[in-house]
Amino acid sequence: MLTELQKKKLTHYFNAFDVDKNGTLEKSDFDKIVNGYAKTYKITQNSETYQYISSTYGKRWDALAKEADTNTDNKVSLDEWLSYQDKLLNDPKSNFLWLRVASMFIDIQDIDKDGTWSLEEYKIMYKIHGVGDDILAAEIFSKLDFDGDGKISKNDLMNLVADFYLSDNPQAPGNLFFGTYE
Ligand SMILES: [Ca+2]
Ligand SMILES: [Ca+2]
Ligand SMILES: [Ca+2]
Ligand SMILES: [Ca+2]
Repeated sequence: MLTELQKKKLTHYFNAFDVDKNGTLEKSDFDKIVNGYAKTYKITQNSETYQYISSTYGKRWDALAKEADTNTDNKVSLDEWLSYQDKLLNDPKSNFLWLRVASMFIDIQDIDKDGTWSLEEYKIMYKIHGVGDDILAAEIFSKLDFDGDGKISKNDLMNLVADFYLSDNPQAPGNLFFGTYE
């Protein structure tokens, strides 16, 4: 069972992937995210980076359609999403899939491949997912960049994302990974 706090955070996460804000997840949301990256970073469609991002998001959508879309209407509703996340987090058979997906997500946003997120990369993630403006991104980034070196290391990101999914402590910094959730 998801706790109330987990539900709030995962609802916010759902909204971050519902980029056209029509209340359900569709393949077109994932396409819009890929296009958002391509446009912002001027990645051409025949480049390796584009292929990687596009196939990663494509596979994520296929997995969601298969595992989460229980009424097979090609949309994932919030209820379907929460049941799916509950299963991912609480079924030992899922074998930390959520963590592996998070790792891919982190690598994709690390566009310059230096193994960390910069504030710029964090801001762009906010913009593409429509979770907040540059001011909010900067404010939260400073809370997640514990040593204040202007970067968030992959290791810190993985810990933050684990808090985002699992922590039931309202004060856990990782709750803010995708912006403010309430
Ligand atoms: Ca949508
Ligand atoms: Ca559905
Ligand atoms: Ca980076
Ligand atoms: Ca840091």
